[in-house]
Amino acid sequence: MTLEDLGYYNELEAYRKEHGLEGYDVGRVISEHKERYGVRTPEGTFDAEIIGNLRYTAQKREDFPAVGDWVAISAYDDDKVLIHHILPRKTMIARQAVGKHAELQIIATNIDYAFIVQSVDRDFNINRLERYLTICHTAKVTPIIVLNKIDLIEQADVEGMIKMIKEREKEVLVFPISNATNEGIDQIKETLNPGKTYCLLGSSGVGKSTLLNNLSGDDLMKTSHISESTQRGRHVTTHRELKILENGGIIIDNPGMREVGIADTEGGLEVTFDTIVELSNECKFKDCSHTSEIGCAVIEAIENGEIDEGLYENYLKMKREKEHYESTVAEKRKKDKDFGKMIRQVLKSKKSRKF
Ligand SMILES: Nc1nc2c(ncn2[C@@H]2O[C@H](COP(=O)(O)OP(=O)(O)OP(=O)(O)O)[C@@H](O)[C@H]2O)c(=O)[nH]1
Ligand SMILES: [Mg+2]
Ligand SMILES: [Zn+2]
Repeated sequence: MTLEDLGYYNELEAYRKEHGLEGYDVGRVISEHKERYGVRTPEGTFDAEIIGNLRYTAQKREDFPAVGDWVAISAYDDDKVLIHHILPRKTMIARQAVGKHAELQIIATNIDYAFIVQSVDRDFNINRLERYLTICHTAKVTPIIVLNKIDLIEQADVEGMIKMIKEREKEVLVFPISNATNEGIDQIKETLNPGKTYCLLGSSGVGKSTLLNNLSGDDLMKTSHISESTQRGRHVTTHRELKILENGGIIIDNPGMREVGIADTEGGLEVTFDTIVELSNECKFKDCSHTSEIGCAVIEAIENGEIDEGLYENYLKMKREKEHYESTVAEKRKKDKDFGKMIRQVLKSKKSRKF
């Protein structure tokens, strides 16, 4: 196995040279568990910890390694290494966690494509799909929609779902598949490129790990046997994990997500809802809120049936969420800045008092 099989690419090598990191080995973070990491190199898999300096200077989640990262390492024991440096991330998929300690969660880094998996028997939800699409577009990762478990419903219903998706999201690839009958699995295999990194996103129980096992032809991941009576599984995959497929392609499996909060400051929303954004350029008023204005191109398009009303409602809902997130980020930055200013003032007055 070479570094390229693990997804290594030229820009990283150039960075390594420019930043004097040639004295270190390079590896890829394949698992993470409470500040301990699994790092894969062409030589094997190693237990890793970060060096003290990295830990003390780390200020936020992004400063710590995440699954998918390329890291500069040095060996300190037979199967142990130290992480000295995180190489720049090509992409980072993150979501806004909800609740009290709502901080940004890194789902995976250095991803090229994301499989957004829903199971057609009970999980299909177009609004949620659009949330995942926005997360991908924000991260500049190409999304691919996978509708799994098509063995469980009528084909006509599957076609209805695909039609609904195509009406709202024209650009995205959709793969209807079944891990039970293997329908559609070959098509997915054909899209996998060697050296490219994919990640699996979706709710718990939709069959992400089963798909990964199926693609690899090996039981790499543990999967559930949810009870037929309740159909309510517990989370089976509890940690993110990166796997390398023998016939090329690298896949990161994720635990199922309950909530998909939008942490978009990069315009991912505008890509997902590009039809609405384009239309809004034609509104009579520049500051049109697309709710009641005369000459609103968006309202007109809904009335003509040119765009789906559900699409529009989901857009408004997510836009509010994005605005809320952006204002919290701005507020936090201001607080940090004020705090920094105060510290500097204290230090300055200390100095002038000449201790
Ligand atoms: N009928 C049917 N069942 C499937 C299919 N794919 C997966 N399953 C079943 O769905 C259940 C959940 O599959 P998992 O692969 O563990 O789901 P997951 O998305 O990895 O779940 P988490 O790890 O909890 O996020 C298992 O019992 C699988 O056997 C399919 O195509 N058809
Ligand atoms: Mg799983
Ligand atoms: Zn308008």
